[in-house]
Amino acid sequence: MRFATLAAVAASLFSAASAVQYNVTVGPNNTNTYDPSSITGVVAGDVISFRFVSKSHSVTQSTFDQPCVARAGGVDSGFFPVDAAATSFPEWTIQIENASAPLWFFCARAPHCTAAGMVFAINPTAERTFQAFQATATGGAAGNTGTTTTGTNTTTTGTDGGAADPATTDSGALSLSAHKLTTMLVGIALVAGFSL
Ligand SMILES: *[C@@H]1O[C@H](CO)[C@@H](O)[C@H](O)[C@H]1NC(C)=O
Ligand SMILES: *[C@@H]1O[C@H](CO)[C@@H](O)[C@H](O)[C@H]1NC(C)=O
Ligand SMILES: *[C@@H]1O[C@H](CO)[C@@H](O)[C@H](O)[C@H]1NC(C)=O
Ligand SMILES: *[C@@H]1O[C@H](CO)[C@@H](O)[C@H](O)[C@H]1NC(C)=O
Ligand SMILES: [Cu+2]
Repeated sequence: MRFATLAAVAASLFSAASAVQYNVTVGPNNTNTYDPSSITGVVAGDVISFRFVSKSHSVTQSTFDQPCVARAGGVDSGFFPVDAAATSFPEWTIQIENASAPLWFFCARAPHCTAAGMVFAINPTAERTFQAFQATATGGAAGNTGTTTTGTNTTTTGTDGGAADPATTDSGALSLSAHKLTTMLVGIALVAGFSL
């Protein structure tokens, strides 16, 4: 009954009353960008849905020091090719299990990260800013300018959505299908805390 298990995980992700769902567009207007490229105020239990709308991009976890290198044990959406004439778009969602440290991501389609600075950050800090992260990605070359969404601080208790099947926390990606009106939810991954 793997499907039932996955469905239960999905239900727990989206039914937590106080969890916030953030929405990020990947590749808007055929650009090599995430919109927004940075989100702050994310707390444990929140979910972030990435909608892939052009080309073939990914959302791949990295580190502040090596923006364009996949982090061992990190989450990775893999590539989502999108036809230029597409009218429905794949979505990939992560749930944040531990928001105590910033989380860093990039597009693994070379050279989007190094050339265009196609990077994404969750809860960057004053010491570790999105701008510094992106500048490292491009080796100092001009990248895109960031857009930030500030989340509400919902000091939630017990919304770790955490009914998380332990098997899902290590490698990251679960695949799951669920129809929505115009989009297809194709995967859910859980982001655990990393000490960086
Ligand atoms: C993200 O999209 C969902 C579904 O369309 C919506 O309910 C939610 O309010 C959006 N989140 C934000 C932060 O706008
Ligand atoms: C995409 O392009 C349209 C038309 O130029 C513009 O209005 C819109 O803001 C752009 N969206 C993004 C996310 O850049
Ligand atoms: C959220 O609110 C709590 C309680 O007021 C506070 O301790 C915490 O620092 C706040 N977090 C952010 C990101 O503002
Ligand atoms: C969250 O992650 C931090 C490191 O980023 C770690 O020190 C802490 O123990 C983690 N908390 C939980 C509840 O796992
Ligand atoms: Cu890309």
